[in-house]
Amino acid sequence: MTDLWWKSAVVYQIYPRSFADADGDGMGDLRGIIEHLDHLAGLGVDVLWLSPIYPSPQDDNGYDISDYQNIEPIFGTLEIFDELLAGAHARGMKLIMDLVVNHSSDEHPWFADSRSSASSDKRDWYWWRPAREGMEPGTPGAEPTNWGSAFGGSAWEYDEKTGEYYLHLFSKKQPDLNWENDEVRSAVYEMMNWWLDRGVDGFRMDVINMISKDTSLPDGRLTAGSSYGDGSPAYINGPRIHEFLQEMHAKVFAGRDAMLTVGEMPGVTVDEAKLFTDPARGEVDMVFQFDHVWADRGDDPWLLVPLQLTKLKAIFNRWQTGLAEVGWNSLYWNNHDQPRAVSRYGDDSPQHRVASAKMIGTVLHLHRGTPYIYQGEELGMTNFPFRTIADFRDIEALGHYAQAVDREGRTPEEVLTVLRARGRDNARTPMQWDASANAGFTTGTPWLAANPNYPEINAAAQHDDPDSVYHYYRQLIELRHNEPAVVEGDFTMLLPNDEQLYAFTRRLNATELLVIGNFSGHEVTAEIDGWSDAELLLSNLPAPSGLTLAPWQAVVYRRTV
Ligand code: TEU
Repeated sequence: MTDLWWKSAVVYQIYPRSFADADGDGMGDLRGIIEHLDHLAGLGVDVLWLSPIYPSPQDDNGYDISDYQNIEPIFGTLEIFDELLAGAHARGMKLIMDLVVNHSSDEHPWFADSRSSASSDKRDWYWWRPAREGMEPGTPGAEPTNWGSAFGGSAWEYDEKTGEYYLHLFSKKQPDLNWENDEVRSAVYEMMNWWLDRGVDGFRMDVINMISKDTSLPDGRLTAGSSYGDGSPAYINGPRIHEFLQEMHAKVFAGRDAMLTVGEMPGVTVDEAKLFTDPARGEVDMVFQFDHVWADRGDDPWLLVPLQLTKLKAIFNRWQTGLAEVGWNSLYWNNHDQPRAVSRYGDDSPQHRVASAKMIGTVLHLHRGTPYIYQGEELGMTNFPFRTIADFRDIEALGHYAQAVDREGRTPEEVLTVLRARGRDNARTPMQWDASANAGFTTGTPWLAANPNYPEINAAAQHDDPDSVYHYYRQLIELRHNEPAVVEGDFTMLLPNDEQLYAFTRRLNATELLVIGNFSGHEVTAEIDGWSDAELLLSNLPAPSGLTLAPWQAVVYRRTV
């Protein structure tokens, strides 16, 4: 297997909490994944990425880890994990874990030790600071910086016992680890090697571009209407980030083959991604950037801005051309933090849901890069019809609602409108396996209600339907595995100013592909010449007449030039 095997791979993300519950406690588990491995192998995916399954108080659904080298009992045991790993490998699939080392849980023994006393050996494993100069500790405004947490409130929590504050860019139960401390880095690398020695095939690295901070911890710019400053310039792509990632590569991945590393990097730019993903630099194989999933929000992440296709195309074009020569793109529409793709980029009405789910899948998978499928995307699962804030479970949604309604005076309905469209719980409702109770996800009471549309949208109904979204995604994956131009071809955007059609070509030597997606509910003709004799490789609807596409139609043509 070549070192760059992941260029022709397709990755499937499993959110274990919501994938399949084998023991009837209402929570997904590893045995449930084992029981559904054939669903994944049948799709043809090459890699499974598991969201965190380590012991955790579940404050942020497992992204708050209290033991990095074990399995959360809700999900199973290390023995069952080994069975899952063997089951994936036996089906030709690799398995990568979610590495969450920007922060631990506040219930991790490391933090318990660190907070026990100002003179603890592990005090410097986290970011502890006294109150702001001249301010009474524990009083509003005395926090060391004006930064806000991603989940609402200040990014600093006052600890009475030692009279200092600790930093948490996310929840107060997720204290940031201090990567300036060599001991922290060594402990992380030792843990990573332990998992790789167990047979794991790599890692998705959670907010890995936040681990290096500007140690002067400067205040952030105060944005209108916000209670806190934007500290991100001090911790996004910080001063030592490349040094840390190169050290991690040398200490963990060097000498191992067939590994996959993907760094989740909110705010990363194309130029920085070129550095992060240049194989010669030994950092990561690819990154998750956020420009496209931030395209339909303002500077305030909780603003709904109508999506402009031309803006989306410009973003993808920037990333495709930026990483054309050096580096590699990841390709995703959704994950456990984003709403359902067909509801956001397609049309989830009964009339157009199937066609538009296939169309957006075609457009994404025919780009240059490694596609990531999020559980349920291969079924065309949709956003959930949330009624009130009581329907939500996510700490981010609940934290935003509290801050916006209780402290910033917005109306509940105004905030709920945004949460219904963008809330992470949309992606976390139970996987819809069949038309039985709770979508066949559990025989118990699911931790989060199943989407009421599961009788119509479920895997069982699609496995035997050749026209299903599931089988269409299987064809997309097959095309990637069999047509070299999909993996290695160049990328040229067409019709950049068209607000309905997304069109581009991919060329490798004498083979050229034309991909067009109609992102509208209208019939549209693509003004593109020279393809009348081309072979129609794939379409989600009956072959069009010429290049006149039906609503939500996608086409892939191939010709020899
Ligand atoms: O998410 C990082 C991140 O940027 C999120 O704040 C995301 O952009 C936001 O939730 C979108 O609404 C990672 C994990 O994927 C997320 O699940 C965790 O909550 C977060 O880090 C902290 O570990």
